[in-house]
Amino acid sequence: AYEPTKADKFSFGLWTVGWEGVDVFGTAVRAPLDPVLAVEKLAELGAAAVSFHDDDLVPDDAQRQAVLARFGKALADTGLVVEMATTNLFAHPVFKDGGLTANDRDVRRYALAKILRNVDLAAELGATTYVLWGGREGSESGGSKDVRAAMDRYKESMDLLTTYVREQGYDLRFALEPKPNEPRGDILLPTIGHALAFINDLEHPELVGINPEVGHEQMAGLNYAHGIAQALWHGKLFHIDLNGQHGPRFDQDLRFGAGNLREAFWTVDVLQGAEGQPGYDGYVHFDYKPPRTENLDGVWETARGCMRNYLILREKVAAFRADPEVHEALAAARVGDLSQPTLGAGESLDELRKATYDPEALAARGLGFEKLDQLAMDHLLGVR
Ligand code: XYL
Repeated sequence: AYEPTKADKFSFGLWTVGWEGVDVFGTAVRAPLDPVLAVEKLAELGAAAVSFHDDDLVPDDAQRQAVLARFGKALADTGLVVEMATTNLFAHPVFKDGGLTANDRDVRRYALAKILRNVDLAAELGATTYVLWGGREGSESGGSKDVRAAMDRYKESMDLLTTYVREQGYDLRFALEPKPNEPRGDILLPTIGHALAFINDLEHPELVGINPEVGHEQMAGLNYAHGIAQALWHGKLFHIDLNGQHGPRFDQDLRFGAGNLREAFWTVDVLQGAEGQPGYDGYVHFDYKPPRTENLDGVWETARGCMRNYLILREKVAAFRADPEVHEALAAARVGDLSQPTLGAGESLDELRKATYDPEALAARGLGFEKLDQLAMDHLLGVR
């Protein structure tokens, strides 16, 4: 049981299983991973797709044609697809002050050129989502960044990119990835909410959505399940990055299910959707870092673990939603009532104001949320 198949649409970034373990305090603990080996092994484990940063796949431009040919063959041999691609605008020192919002105009132009080149490759490989994580867009100090000018430049780039994609006729949508901090002291578009608001001011908002990552929202002390539910409400959940995190601290990038397990349960619940509440139908994409303690065998265990935890939680969520006692508890908690408009059909505000209310009696009503939550816990802990 819990063996993933391609129908589960699991996807991994090449940089996840390929992470060598370089961190702020230590050097690499694992050798570079050949993308072809990653594709073969992920296919064997049951994944359906991969994603990559330009530099993950083609670190050395001189090898470009040969690398792409080998990679293309691995995809064809395994049946894996490329569902998403993204640009590395954070590793090279040139991006120390950001890419699209760097103060240095030459850097901004270079960043845009780097994205455009990889957008072409993404389209060629059949990716339908292009993620933009602005990890270096931000500052460490107040006076160094004119945030309003930075927003102008961010918008300028997004407008140029969406116009380009339309002109080329690419079937590609952009997904902005919020993060509050790390590696910059403060990153622009720090949360789901900031990114959603920004998208409204773009020239082609229909081509731009978000790619929220579990740990990034939790680093800001926010509830990921709530965040993606709101993104779905806006029609903006274009892509997801699942991983694990223990509350607000540095970016832990644990495998999915590790860290805040309860929130992982509610995350899967939102993604699966319910009657009248469509969930997320894109690729279930993992963006995590196998801890430095692991050798390559351990890396594959973490990839297996991400998918296994998703499948276990999917089963637990389905059992919770099908449980008659849960239905009773949901009714007692008036959860379904929230879907009823507050003003009655044909009713006027005047009628609403003149209706009789008994606040004391209303206040005395219990909601039974704790009973409902304990049922969820019982399912999650495997005793129901
Ligand atoms: C790092 C980020 C990136 C993006 C893509 O925290 O998650 O890996 O997903 O650039």
